[in-house]
Amino acid sequence: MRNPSNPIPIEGASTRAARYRAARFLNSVNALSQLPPDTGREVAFAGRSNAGKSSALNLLTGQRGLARTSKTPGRTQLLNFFLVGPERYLVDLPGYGFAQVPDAIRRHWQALLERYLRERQALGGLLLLMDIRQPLTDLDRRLLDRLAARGLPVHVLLTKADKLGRGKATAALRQARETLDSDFPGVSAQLFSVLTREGVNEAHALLDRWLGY
Ligand SMILES: Nc1nc2c(ncn2[C@@H]2O[C@H](COP(=O)(O)OP(=O)(O)OP(=O)(O)O)[C@@H](O)[C@H]2O)c(=O)[nH]1
Ligand SMILES: [Mg+2]
Repeated sequence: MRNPSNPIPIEGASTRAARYRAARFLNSVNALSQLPPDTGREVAFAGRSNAGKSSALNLLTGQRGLARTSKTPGRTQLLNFFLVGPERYLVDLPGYGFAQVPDAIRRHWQALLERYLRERQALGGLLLLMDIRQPLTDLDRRLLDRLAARGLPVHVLLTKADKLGRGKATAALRQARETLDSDFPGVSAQLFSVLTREGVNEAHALLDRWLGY
């Protein structure tokens, strides 16, 4: 029997999962003019190329092919918007740190991303994905500096946690949290893996909060 001092949650994990399973591709944005009206709420997935942004989005929406993933870095080349509910979006961003993109294209993305991250009012929070084996690179730190200047909530997913054993993954999380506490106070972190599905409930709860559900 349920402990009466531990009330039934208003919304369970399965209701939440169903919400994200309903996500649909909306559009790909290559210019600020193509952005949906800046009146809703959205959460963006950012991070280095190949960190696992698109894979995480697919796992969180329970849809394998929703966002395109690839072993080759640089797969996501536009800001891809996914509609979760009325004026509620998830946004898959192009990764940074991938040298093989022609200069002119890279400059275009950078300018687009910078303005999006600086100006977008609908942006309720940013999930910053980092491969657990290479967290907090210089480029990640540069992004964190800019987001801190804007006061945007940030949560780190340490991806591919399955690549390390349990003990090493836990140690990596502890280390990342210590570094974040000292250098980027307020930025939280968790383990994540598309293979083991570790971290899905925690990430869903955060998405709900940032999207205002
Ligand atoms: N083992 C393991 N592999 C993963 C995980 N997440 C992603 N990958 C793999 O990492 C590679 C890159 O994943 P993507 O999701 O395409 O990465 P991305 O960050 O969207 O990359 P860009 O779009 O190029 O910026 C793919 O081969 C994925 O299968 C994970 O949790 N565990
Ligand atoms: Mg991608």
